[in-house]
Amino acid sequence: MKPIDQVRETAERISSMEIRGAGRIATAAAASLKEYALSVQAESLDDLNQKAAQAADLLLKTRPTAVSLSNAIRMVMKYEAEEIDDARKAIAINADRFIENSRRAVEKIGQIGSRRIRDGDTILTHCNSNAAISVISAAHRSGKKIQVIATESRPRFQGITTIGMLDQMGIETELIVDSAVRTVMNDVDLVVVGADVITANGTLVNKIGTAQIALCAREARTSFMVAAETYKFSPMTILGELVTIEERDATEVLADISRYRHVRVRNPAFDVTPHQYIDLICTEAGAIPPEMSYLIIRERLGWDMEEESI
Ligand code: RI2
Repeated sequence: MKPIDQVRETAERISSMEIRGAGRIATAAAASLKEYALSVQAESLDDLNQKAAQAADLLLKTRPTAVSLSNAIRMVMKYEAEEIDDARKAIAINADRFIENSRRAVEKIGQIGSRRIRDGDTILTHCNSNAAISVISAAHRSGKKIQVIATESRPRFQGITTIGMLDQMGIETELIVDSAVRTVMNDVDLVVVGADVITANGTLVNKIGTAQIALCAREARTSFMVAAETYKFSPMTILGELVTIEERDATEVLADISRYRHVRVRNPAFDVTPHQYIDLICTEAGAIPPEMSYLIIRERLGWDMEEESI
């Protein structure tokens, strides 16, 4: 396989959601860039830089919402080198560092977030989030007796992945259809979800249905926690950029609409939860109120506006 074909294949697996989850697509992209940089032929440093940038662009275009992808690619591609081999090595080191930091962040989020879970709690989660599951599994491992309610998360049914993971850990779990959230909310002590993007003002962009769950939680006075690595925060939102919400293919919702003449299927993959509905964002840098998101972007992501063209 040609080096660029490996990148194309990874890009295709991310687009089709064979590889999915904001954290997983970020680490898969980093690993793919590393492999590419170490194997592609280059005639000069300029040639390598250009080729690596093209590969990065291919990966970047796969899914438009999750900022984890662009943050990962930016971190991997932040290198300076005088020689081709140094550039290859720098990309590989950056990628390894990102992947290892991501693994540690998810673990740490579990340790911090699980302190918010009490013995006997029922936790509701949506979609399939590694970070959210880390919180739940850390609470379970610490000996707290907990129960989870997981939504199906139509149309891609990531909830089925979630119940599989929780079942493996021996955690008592109930599966519900997405529209049953209000019915069960009075039995829920804490909602824990992941994040695809957190903006500078603490707004959450996450799997479609999250905003409805947050509304229900608010109305029932149930705490709502977001579990997110700091690379889920979006630097560009400081510059006023809006988050693009991915609209996926209609066939994910309805396989065949050809017999309807006046029907259009809409399939937005994510929705927007205002920061007022979020009690806490649990990151590897600590559990913060959503209003502190700006500081995470400035201090943890090393975001330097001077570097970026406005
Ligand atoms: P982790 C997923 O997106 C869900 O929206 C989930 O909440 C989020 O990524 C974060 O997942 P999708 O790829 O990074 O299923 O916490 O569209 O695993």
